[in-house]
Amino acid sequence: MRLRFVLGALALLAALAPAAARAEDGYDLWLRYRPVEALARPAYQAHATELVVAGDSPTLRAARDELERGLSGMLGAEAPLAAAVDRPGAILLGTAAQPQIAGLGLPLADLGPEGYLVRTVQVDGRAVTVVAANSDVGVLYGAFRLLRLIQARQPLDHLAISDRPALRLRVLDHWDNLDRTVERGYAGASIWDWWKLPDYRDPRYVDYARANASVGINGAVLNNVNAKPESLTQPYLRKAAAIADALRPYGIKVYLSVRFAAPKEMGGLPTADPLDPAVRAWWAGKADEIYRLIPDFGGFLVKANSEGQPGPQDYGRSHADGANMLAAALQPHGGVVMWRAFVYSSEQPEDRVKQAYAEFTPLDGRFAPNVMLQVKNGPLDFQPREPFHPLFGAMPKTPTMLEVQVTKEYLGFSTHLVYLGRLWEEVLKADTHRPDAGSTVARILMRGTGPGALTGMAGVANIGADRNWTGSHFDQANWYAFGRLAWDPNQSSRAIAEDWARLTFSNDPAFVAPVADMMLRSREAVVDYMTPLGLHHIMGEHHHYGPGPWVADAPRADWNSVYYHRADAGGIGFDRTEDGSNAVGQYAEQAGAELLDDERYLLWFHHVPWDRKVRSGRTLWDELVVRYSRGVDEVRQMRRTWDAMAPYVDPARHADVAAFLAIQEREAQWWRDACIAYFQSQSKRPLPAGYAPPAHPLEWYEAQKFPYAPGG
Ligand code: GCW
Repeated sequence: MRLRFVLGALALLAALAPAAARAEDGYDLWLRYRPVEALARPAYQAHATELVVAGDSPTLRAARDELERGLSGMLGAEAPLAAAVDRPGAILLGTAAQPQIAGLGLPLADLGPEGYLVRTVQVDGRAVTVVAANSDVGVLYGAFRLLRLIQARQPLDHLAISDRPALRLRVLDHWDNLDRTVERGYAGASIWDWWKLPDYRDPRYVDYARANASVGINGAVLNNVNAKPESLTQPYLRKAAAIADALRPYGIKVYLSVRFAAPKEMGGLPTADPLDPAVRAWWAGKADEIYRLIPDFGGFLVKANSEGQPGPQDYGRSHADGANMLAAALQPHGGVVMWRAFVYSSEQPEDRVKQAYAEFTPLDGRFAPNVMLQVKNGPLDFQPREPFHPLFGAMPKTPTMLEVQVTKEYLGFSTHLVYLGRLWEEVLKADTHRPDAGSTVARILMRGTGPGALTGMAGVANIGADRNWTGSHFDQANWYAFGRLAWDPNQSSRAIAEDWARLTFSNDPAFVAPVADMMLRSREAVVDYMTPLGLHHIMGEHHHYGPGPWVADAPRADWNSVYYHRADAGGIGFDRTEDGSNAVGQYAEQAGAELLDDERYLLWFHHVPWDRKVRSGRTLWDELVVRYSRGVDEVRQMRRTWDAMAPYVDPARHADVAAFLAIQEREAQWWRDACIAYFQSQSKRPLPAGYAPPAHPLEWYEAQKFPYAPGG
């Protein structure tokens, strides 16, 4: 189907639109499609004189709409058509099912169901940019790729791009509650307007889907893992179905978190025992009901026997018994179970970071093929830095997916600029030294349990109803980077940061280089001002906002900061060597040896005397103070960098970021001062020369209260 001559029609539209540039508020994310500079524009226009979409479907229409939107935004206004007319070039989209594409004989076989080609081919002496794939959603991904090339000012001549996702499930986990609060959410209310659904479908759902598809995200778990049974009732399933309808054209499947006790709490059964036939029948019936409403429903995410959630262990059954029961209910429909490995029990006196490995490794090989184990990046809980989770590579017969946290529960909420691509890259590149499984975490994820196996990555979403979606402009980068890394876990986080900065703000190299640099350094900065040298879990209680190394009265030992840092007159750090909890014994021998020797994890694995010399030649105590101070200095430097970027950024977004960086500097100083005040009360040592004492006495820091901190 020949659609129309794009530029002609779009130039007309542009002429009708008011000339004034729209103010930037962040809503457009990295899909801003602002006009290409006048000098560069004709070259792009020459490639886009005609848009031809072979075939028709909701997904192909989405691809066409996106191209029209993007091309008109970037190339349409005041288009000098002369150049285009001299050298007419078309864009052709479609799948191999269409004769126009099949006739080109393109190598589509290796692209799989979601990959695509973007190629320059000659047709009747004319240069045509072809976006081709085996499926409509592959075409959509290719369309976004083509737009990205223009957005980032890459040349369109002689294109020979071929890409396919390395992981099958690329999923956002929304910790969104049915009352629209968001657990650990810092971007306003939930985007899911449950109350008005299904009749009212907020147009935002489509923009959410566009953003996700542009980076290849293909799944959304709609509700919190701390799940309410009501989400499985008919009215709420109908609401979920309405969301699924909005997301479907963009290749995004909907999943639900389920509460393990639902058969009891809403089904009227006396038990939720996974081996009880009535319970199994209840879940099978529930799955049938869901698939009647959502034929392509993705499956269930489950948090069981963790932090008070019900689970199979309540009935003396194992995680495998529980997961396999749900898997059996979903299996006839092609659904999957994502069973979380984030478990730790209140009865266990064992080092908390050891519990998931201890509970799950004996179950390797006992999970149904449509079960995936979803494992957080580290063995504790999304801290600024943790060693990789010892479960990676340790369960070679179990499909294992990585869970990362895109929302910044422990990293300064949405007001701190911290680029998480760096953190995730560190985990993905970590070498588990389990060569049979793939060795690096990225390769373990990609390989799965063998050909055709389930593979995946999940990110706890940072998205809310705030106008800029993520609460801050720079947190959009974390959503973006999650999608890009889930598509290809081997990508460099720097390249992703550069792409994002170009698309979101400016292509000017004088902007891209320093801003990408700042993003890359921001991760180490937050480690330094919060938890240097392997410290962890020393934040404020419950809300997790700000420092709280003094927390010692939580009801469970392993909810207290003192449990983790163990600072006393003799030294600081958690001994996880053979002489201590031996958590290091859960890693392959070589990996364990490397971790023990790595200063980044010093206090994660060792209890170290205050006067012990570290690599810098300083004592541990002095080094702690130096690192805390260095983190604050880095944030000051980030502010200077950003101030100098004013010429490249619209005033509104520039001012927002500058204001947040000022908050970040103040809070980095607070973290430094509070932690130094507390640890000095243990170490009883003076600060090294030239380092300022904390602004307040320790009691002042301890007295701070934040009853209305968000995300709780
Ligand atoms: O880190 C903890 C969070 C909880 C969260 C839990 C989990 C959804 O503080 O808010 O609950 O992790 O991952 O299940």
